[in-house]
Amino acid sequence: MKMNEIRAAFETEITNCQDLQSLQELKVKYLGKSGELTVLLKSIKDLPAEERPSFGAEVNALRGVMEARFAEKTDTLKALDMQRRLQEEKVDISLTSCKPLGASHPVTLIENEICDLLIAMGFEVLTGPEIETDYYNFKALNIPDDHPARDMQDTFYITDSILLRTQTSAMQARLMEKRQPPIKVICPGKVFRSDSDASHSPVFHQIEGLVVDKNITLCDLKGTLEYIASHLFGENTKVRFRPSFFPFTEPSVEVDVTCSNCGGKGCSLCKGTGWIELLGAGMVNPFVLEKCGIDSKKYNGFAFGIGMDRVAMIKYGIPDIRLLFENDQRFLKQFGK
Ligand code: 2U9
Repeated sequence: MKMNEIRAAFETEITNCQDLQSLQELKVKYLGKSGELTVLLKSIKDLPAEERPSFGAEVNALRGVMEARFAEKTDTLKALDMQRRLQEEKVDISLTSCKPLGASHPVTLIENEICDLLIAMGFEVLTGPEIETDYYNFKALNIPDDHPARDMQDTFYITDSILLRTQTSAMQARLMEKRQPPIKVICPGKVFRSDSDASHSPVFHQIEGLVVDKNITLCDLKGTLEYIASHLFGENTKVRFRPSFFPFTEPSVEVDVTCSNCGGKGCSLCKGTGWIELLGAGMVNPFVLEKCGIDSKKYNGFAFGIGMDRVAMIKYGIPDIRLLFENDQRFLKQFGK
């Protein structure tokens, strides 16, 4: 091809070129090793010597024009490609309003309510491992080797001495080993027991409180629990203590509150008694204090344990604990924000 024909053919082809891939192919066709322009330049040897310089200069000028056109066309096609991608990959961010909002789990609502209240009373929050040693889960809490709670039927053992914690108390025992009183902590968290029916789940949620200082009395315990109960179930809620037994507290009590449904008159929720069993508590057994390195002649304390799933069931009228763990959206979305 002669130079003018090459120039005209190139101009038509580059004008009609629609994408970067074809543009690259076009570049090889005209400027590549065996491209039209290279072949043309090689033909210089067939010309008379006096024509060679002007011919060479003309071919190089055309190469310059072609390179400029390629650069310009590359920019144009890249811009078009970007425009096309922006159009195709457009994300409609206004769609978020169509997505359903999540809701806090009822146990989370109870946990937040109790924690907020106790933090305001000066308690600190302590959390720790769900896998515990036999020592901190049982021995440090004065639970003897032959106690029924240690049975394989009640506790999930990982090895002979490592288990899924059955109560959060291990955390308080670890803390007392490290720190001297005054101690005022709450430990919320998951605990595990081998039990399953409408009111027992193999995993459930506890919050335990521990206060250790000088001259702590059962009255301090009662006042604290009355405060919690009135916030959870209403101002006029009354609290009563019934004697009980736990290895880690002495004396120990089971704590009832007046039924939030009938106000104490008697209804189906409280089985006609007017009272609902809510939690366990007591004065920390001096043996536990000593075992954790605290002088029981100088200090004493109270402790309580609340099953938060049970509180949620009472407060929201949930008839079966298993509903809390099935993740049924129809159930969960009833509990608001
Ligand atoms: C230390 C010493 C004592 C925590 C306590 C209870 C009584 C109790 C149950 C309530 C319902 C467990 O979730 S539940 O099944 N808890 O009855 N817990 S006193 O006493 C402690 C804790 C830590 C160092």
